[in-house]
Amino acid sequence: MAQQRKPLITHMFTADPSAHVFNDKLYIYPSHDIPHDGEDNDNGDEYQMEDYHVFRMDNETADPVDCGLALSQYDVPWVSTQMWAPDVAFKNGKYYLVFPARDKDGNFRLGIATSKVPEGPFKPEPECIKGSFSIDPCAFEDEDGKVYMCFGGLWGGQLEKYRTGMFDPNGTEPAKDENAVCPKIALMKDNMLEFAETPRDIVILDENGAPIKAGDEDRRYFEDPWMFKYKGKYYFTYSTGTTHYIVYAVSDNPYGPFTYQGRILEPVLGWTTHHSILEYHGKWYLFYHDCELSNGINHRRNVKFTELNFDASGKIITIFPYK
Ligand code: FUB
Repeated sequence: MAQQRKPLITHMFTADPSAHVFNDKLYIYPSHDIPHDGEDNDNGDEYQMEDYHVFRMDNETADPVDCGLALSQYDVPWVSTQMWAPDVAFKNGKYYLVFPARDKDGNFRLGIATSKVPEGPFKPEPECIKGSFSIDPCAFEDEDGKVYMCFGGLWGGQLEKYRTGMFDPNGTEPAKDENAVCPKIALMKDNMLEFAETPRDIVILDENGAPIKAGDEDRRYFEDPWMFKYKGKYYFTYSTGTTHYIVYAVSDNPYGPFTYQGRILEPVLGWTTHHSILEYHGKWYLFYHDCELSNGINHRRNVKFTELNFDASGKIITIFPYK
């Protein structure tokens, strides 16, 4: 029986879990880490994933079932390598897997693959999403049925190389006293294959209404966006990367600006931290990963989950992963 805060999947290394409820079951869409002996670097070269498997939990206590190979990089014409953190959306009677990977020029793009069933296998589109870049897509569906793609990640994810609006191979992060690099959001067309608009900045403000600065590494955006709605408010949640927190900011509008609120998850074992949040059978859950199975090898991660709670004012109660 699946136990909270224990590695959920033990026969392969898994990370970056995007969890969703379809047909009253929990589905997990993780990255599939491949063990190797290469070294870590700031370019993320150690994350050498080649495919996706989808996992189904028949309820919150059931063991996850590996539904098999859902998509391989060798079946996607535009991909060269590194299939990183995916997400999925259900629309038009289909499941749309959205995933980042490096194209043939070595630049990260976002791609789409479709299936009639949540577990796949997924059939890839021949081209990536036009105008897409960077990593970590989160397909947020609002109550009116509109789907917004949030995305972006620094360093290996190349987000800082798009500060001018164009790709600059020499692009760097701003100085510490400048505004932090913003994650991106774009409304999707109804066909779910194209952006309906040029991606916009998601601005995150501090308690004084000023944009968070690049040097504020405890609070500035690094990667891993996840958006959800709770009691009429939009919660934009993300990883701070270098300081290893999962944090959140709140807004009345999916485009923001969002105001920083606090921490959701304190650091886990391993460099990366990545998550998703959802409601299931009346409770809220955080899906995340750490490196427990590999005793801390950064690219050999395992998915976990735990309950997440709000206080009466809508604040998320911080989770300490090992307490
Ligand atoms: O899994 C590869 C990368 O590591 C993801 O895209 C990031 O969010 C981090 O978890």
